[in-house]
Amino acid sequence: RHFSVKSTYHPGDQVTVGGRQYPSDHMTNITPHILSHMGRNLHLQQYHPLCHISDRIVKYMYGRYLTPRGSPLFSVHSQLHPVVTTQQNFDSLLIPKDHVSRKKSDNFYVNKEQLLRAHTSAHQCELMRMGLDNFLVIGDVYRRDEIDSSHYPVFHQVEGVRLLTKSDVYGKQQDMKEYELFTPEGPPTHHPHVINILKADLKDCLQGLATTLFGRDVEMRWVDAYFPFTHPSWELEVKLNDQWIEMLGCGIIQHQVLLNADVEERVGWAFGLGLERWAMKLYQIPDIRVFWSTDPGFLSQFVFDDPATNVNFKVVSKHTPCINDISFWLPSDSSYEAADFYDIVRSIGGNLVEQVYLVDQFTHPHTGRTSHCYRIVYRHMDRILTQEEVNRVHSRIEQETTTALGVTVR
Ligand code: FA5
Ligand code: MG
Repeated sequence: RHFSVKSTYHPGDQVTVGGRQYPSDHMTNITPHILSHMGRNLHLQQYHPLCHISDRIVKYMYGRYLTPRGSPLFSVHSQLHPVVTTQQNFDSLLIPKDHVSRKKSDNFYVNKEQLLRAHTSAHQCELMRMGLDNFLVIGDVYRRDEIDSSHYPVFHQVEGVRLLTKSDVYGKQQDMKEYELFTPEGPPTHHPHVINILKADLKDCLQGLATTLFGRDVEMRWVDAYFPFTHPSWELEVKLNDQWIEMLGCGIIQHQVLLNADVEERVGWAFGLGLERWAMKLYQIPDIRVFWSTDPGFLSQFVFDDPATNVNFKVVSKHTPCINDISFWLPSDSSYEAADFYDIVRSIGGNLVEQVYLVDQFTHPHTGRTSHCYRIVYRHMDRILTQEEVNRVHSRIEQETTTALGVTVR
């Protein structure tokens, strides 16, 4: 059955996602455009830049952390299914029931209980519960985000989790009676020594990764951050073309997260990084959409067996953009969500759309109605677009927005 973007799933319809069937309901909002990205597994595709960079990250982690017998300490999980439960994606990570990150407008829900994972952190709990202490999760993640050169609704993350026992933290030679993992009074709180030791290891590990990939001279800085599942938390930013861009989030795992996974007597750190951002920095790739390109002019630049090969990426072509604006009155029932509009633009415009953003909004003083004006920048990576072609796509977007979102195009 054909379905478009909004309110086209009827209760009882089944949705097929990644080869599995799920019941749909009022929360279902996966679009055909998103479904078309599933199963591509760019991080596993031989010679793809995201595969090269993920190999380099794994190699770095293998080399940095060894068992006493000299083999890699970390295990790698790169084929976990992207449909997860709200329990995995949110609850297991202490994300409050009313937290904004759960909103339908920010996620792709399969139904009210399941969604496409919004981050690889969704797998932390199940893997720790299985008894894993040191692991990486690599996979595609899905978010109804804004659209620009560094944001795309599907991207790839690498999650790193390291759990330590008291003797891992303090070393075997210390008199450990004096050193504890948790403060003695009140609810379990990390001992300040633990925070300092883990923080030093975590930051050293991630800065080392950045200098290994980008070179000793890379400009980077740490910024304090907040995540419900780690405390304290930080983000690492790197200078790219005179701008600071966020490369990862990380922190000391909250004790309650470990308890949720039935882990006792351990402390740990975790990080989550965006593979596309690392690849854009490493290869000087200017636009996040090119990772999905099947153009041989793009892919052929990455055909080499040693992932550490240097690439000076050449943009296949940058054609002049066609810019069309769309203005409409929002429906009076305040059901309008900008994310629904972005989905429509993506679904219909596909890779013709480089960017969409709100340029103007106002409320009519007498009628009280609100109007939004968005600018859509059309530009194909590989070829010149004609104004006629753009007009056809643009008017389909106008039609679909009118029928699916109940707006009135001005
Ligand atoms: C997270 O997803 C946390 N799960 C990270 C984390 C893991 C924190 C473990 C603490 C412990 P955030 O939403 O900031 O955080 O995303 C992490 C990284 O993914 C960002 O730093 C960025 O590199 C990348 N990223 C985020 N959104 C996008 C996007 N739309 N497109 C491409 N990359 C993105
Ligand atoms: Mg962030």
